[in-house]
Amino acid sequence: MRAMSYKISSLVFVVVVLCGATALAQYNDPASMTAKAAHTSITVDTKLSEPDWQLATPYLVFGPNPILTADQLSVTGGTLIWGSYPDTSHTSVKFLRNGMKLYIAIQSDDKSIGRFGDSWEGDGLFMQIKDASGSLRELHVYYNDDTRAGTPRADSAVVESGGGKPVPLTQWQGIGLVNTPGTAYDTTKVGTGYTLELAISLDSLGFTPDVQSIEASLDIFDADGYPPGAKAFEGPPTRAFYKTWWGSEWGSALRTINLEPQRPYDDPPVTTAKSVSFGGVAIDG
Ligand SMILES: [Ca+2]
Ligand SMILES: [Ca+2]
Repeated sequence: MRAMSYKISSLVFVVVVLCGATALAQYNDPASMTAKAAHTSITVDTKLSEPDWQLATPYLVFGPNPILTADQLSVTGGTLIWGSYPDTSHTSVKFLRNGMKLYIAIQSDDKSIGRFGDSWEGDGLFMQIKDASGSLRELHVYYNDDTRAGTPRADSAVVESGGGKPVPLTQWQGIGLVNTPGTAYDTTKVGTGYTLELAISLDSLGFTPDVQSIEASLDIFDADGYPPGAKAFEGPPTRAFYKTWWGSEWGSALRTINLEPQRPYDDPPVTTAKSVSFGGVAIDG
């Protein structure tokens, strides 16, 4: 009997460890990320051609079960709101700072870009950021306007502020575009992902130039398979809505974005060539 109970407890231990390992593998949930100081100016245009974006590592990967590398960290958690989410997509989120601007670059391989039926939620970013007075401010860059279907504006994300204390659109910029030759709000075609680029003025949130970090919570929504006019919680199994977040779903928990100091050129007036004994250095190319 004792042997049996030992086996059962061992089995429970193994299951608990495996489940824990699975959870750890799925969600790194870093407490903080660093927005590196950009060396050049960043243009908010969804073209992530600025070399600094290549150096903005490590970065976050949203979506369930991402394939991770040393430079890619998964987020805090997520939930399946509707459907079975057969078409998993992943979204990278990078941070940079330049002076008093926080820049965010978001790239998704989403193959069905659009809205969660008749809900206000759509593919893209829902973000809460704490201002210098401690108030949560909210901004969105997402595809939640399926009345744009078939129009020249269909490939652009909706850019808006929200919440009780919105960030006025004069204090931040956001642009979202479907990656060419993709499409949005069109379930008859396979999408090719989207790119978002944002700049948030930290001074407009009350911060001073010595600010070293800010707190925020980011959600990436992924609704798939909803044609214009569809209801959110109805339809075939191809319709799904999954969201993942770093921090929390609605801002009840935040994470930290450290702002790397904007380093000026060192420009030392004097530098020293250290001496070596004769013959110590071979001049041989
Ligand atoms: Ca750019
Ligand atoms: Ca989607």
